[in-house]
Amino acid sequence: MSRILITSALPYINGIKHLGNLVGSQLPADLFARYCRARGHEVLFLCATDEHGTPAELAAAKAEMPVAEYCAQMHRVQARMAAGFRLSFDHFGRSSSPQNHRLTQYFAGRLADNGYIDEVSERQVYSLADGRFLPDRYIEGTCPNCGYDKARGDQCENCTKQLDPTDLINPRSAISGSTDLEIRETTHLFLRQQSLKYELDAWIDSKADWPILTTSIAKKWLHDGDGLQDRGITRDLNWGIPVKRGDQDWPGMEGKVFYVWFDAPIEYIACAAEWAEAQGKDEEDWWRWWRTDAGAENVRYVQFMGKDNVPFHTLSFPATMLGSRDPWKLVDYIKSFNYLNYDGGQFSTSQGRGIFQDQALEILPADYWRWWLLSNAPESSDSEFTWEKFQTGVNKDLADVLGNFVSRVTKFCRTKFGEEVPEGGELTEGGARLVADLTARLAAYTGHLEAIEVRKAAAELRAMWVAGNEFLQTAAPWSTIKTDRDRAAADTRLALNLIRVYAVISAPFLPDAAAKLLEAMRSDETGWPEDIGRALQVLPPLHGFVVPETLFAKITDEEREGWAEKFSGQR
Ligand code: B3M
Ligand code: ZN
Repeated sequence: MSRILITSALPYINGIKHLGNLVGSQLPADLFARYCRARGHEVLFLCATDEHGTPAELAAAKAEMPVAEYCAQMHRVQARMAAGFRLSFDHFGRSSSPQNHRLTQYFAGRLADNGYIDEVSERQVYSLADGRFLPDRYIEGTCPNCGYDKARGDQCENCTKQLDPTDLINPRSAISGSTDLEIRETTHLFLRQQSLKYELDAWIDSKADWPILTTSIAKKWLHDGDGLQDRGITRDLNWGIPVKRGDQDWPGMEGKVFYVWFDAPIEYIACAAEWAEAQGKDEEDWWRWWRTDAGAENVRYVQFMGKDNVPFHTLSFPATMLGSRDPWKLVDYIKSFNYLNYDGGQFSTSQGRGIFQDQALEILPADYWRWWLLSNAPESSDSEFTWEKFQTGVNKDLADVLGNFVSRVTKFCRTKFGEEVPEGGELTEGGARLVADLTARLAAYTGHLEAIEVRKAAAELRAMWVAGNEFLQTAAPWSTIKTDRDRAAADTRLALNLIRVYAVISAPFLPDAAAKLLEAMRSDETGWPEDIGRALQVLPPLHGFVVPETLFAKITDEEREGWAEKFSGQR
């Protein structure tokens, strides 16, 4: 048994997230967390809302609400969505928590003490029409790197390059659209990332097992072009964590706040402190996850995120942690994802394009989405959601394969043997072949889950469902029962046991269906099967069960067409 710390990128507070956000971090993180728990590991799975910065302020202004109130409300909404998709966070925190305020100010103080902070008088874009500075997303324009015309002042969504507002070509205010802008002097704190470059480089080199997507993005921003730049970690904004040096005021920094990308990753740590407090635990209970001088040297820490978040997690956040010269636990493995596109374009929160979490749950239960999204996760390249693909995936995999197997076996048994596991007969030759096949497949499945190869894991799980159907088709207990009742009984017993095994191994993907199946099979035996042969004997002869309700309804063509129409425009 090991201890595994899992974090998912923190969703911005600025509204309900779309399915692309879900599959790019939270959902695969949940899959892995559920798998690790099923293997008996001690898991701490953390996520939180990312509440500062321009996305929060802009969204609150649009909703005509005070930003603190807006964040509190949206946190509740996002927590409800997370529960709806069965995301099994141990804690869903808030980056605006007092714990994160303290910790962020503490980190800034440590970095300053260690000489990693410069006070820089900087030229920032000031909007005369809006009467304010325009940091980050308050400004939009054309990316100097790729030419994308909706790049924001902090980063280009299209090519992932981190930007400064002054880098943008043809800049305009995101508040008023005004181009009446000028450059004004203002003082900010800069994190001296450049002086940590060699340390970061060596650290990334030590991670030979990282996915190529992660390493290539990290290396690109470390070495390409101008390489790693020192970055401003403060902003002229009202909403955020006030700039302090530990618990001391910072002369010259009055009225400024930390940059959202400085405090957001620190919330991964602060979230553990929030968790501990909510559970009535002590500081040592969360330090054992985060401090290598307090037990965290034995923790495996895995992060999940979309590719646009990789530079911040491989460079900026590690620079913050290393520069503190405290024994914080650094990430061991970063699983990053490409983008999920929607019907020929991008999902976009700002443009209201695609399917949003609340809408998805209104039309179908969580398992349908979890299965399709995970089995089509944008791992090696971008992937695309279309209503046709979604209909096909759900109908084939869930209804025709898994659902069909369960319904045929349980209904056949009820009719011929009654609602209990039949007795008599020995493992048949076909049954033995199934056991051998599933043994190999389960090993492959487990290997993919260990390696967090999401699509491969889904494909192997589907193959195990298919193997069950094929076994049933060949064994045909509905025919053999006419001449050899024992044989039919043995095959049916095996198939009923297989339903319980499916419930256990499918649970990380399909938690609700798994729970229904276990209930129908009247079993609470959820241990991960070590030996398939033995696992297929857990339900003994005469063990009672019930025929479950239809597990998955097929998506009809009318439904598909209706939804495609409904979700074609902007939200
Ligand atoms: N909120 C960006 C995003 O949601 C950002 C992630 C923060 S992780 C510390 O894509
Ligand atoms: Zn770009």
